[in-house]
Amino acid sequence: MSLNEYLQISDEVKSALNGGKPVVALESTIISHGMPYPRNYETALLLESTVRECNAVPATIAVLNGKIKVGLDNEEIEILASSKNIYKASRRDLPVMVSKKLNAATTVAATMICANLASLKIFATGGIGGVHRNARETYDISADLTELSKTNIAVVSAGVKSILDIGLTLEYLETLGVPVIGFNTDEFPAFFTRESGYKVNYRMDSEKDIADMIRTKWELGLNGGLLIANPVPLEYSMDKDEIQSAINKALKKADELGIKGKEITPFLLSEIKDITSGKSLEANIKLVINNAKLAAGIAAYL
Ligand code: PSU
Ligand code: MN
Repeated sequence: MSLNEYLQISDEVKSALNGGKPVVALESTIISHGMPYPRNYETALLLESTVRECNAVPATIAVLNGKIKVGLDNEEIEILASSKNIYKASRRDLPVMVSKKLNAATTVAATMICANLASLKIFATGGIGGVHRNARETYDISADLTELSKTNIAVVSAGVKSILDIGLTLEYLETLGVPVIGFNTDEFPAFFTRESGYKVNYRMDSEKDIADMIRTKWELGLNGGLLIANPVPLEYSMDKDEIQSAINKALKKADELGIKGKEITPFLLSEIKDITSGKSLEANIKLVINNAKLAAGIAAYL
């Protein structure tokens, strides 16, 4: 089978690509496994409308009935938001999802792969996966990191959550040759908060500078992605101690229940939401919207 039989690009995305209009890829694991229904559905639509308001075209990505879909309609987003039997697909899962004609939400890694198949350049999400705190024993290091080392997509995120070991995640990104750029910040953000105690490699304050650097990387033949770290807006950032205590409680519970592998991130997100009485979810939504805006801004110069 040819690639075109696996890949379905929506008409809106196709005509944007043909017309040279900026396109922003969006992931779907955040919809199916990152937020509860119906806030996940509302957020997915809000992300798409935000990208459109910023004069770019959104391309939400998922696998439906084994087709890699780049650009979804609202009905398809509703399925991803409300169905209970949606797989979480990273790089290793994609061939199974496609050949067995399954429904799957794509992680950052899988979304990068699919976006690249459709020739997209930039992707907005909330937080990427990384090196887990106990990785010395568990070897749990997200495939998002290795994907960033090889697939030519720029990823805008609000950093990583401190459910992960942020320091080790940044070390690993360095080993893999992935540039980490802070937008308007010297410090790498920790998702719910603007500070993590770790610096970014480079700070850039303009969307055009970031786009120039992305283009330069690829023109130099330096394949692989980049991580653009965009801190949560100040008015939505959470109290550091409150979120840290929630994360610690959630990690302890996961450990007691023996949750691991691909289940751990969705479990922790849902626990943290409950412990903070939903406050973490509100911050999560606001920061993803903020990332979609920045991605659309950079896309205009790419
Ligand atoms: N981190 C978050 N929110 C998320 C995810 C990570 O703060 O929704 C999702 C993303 O889709 C990411 C995936 O790609 O979890 C990473 O999963 P794993 O650690 O199993 O690779
Ligand atoms: Mn993992």
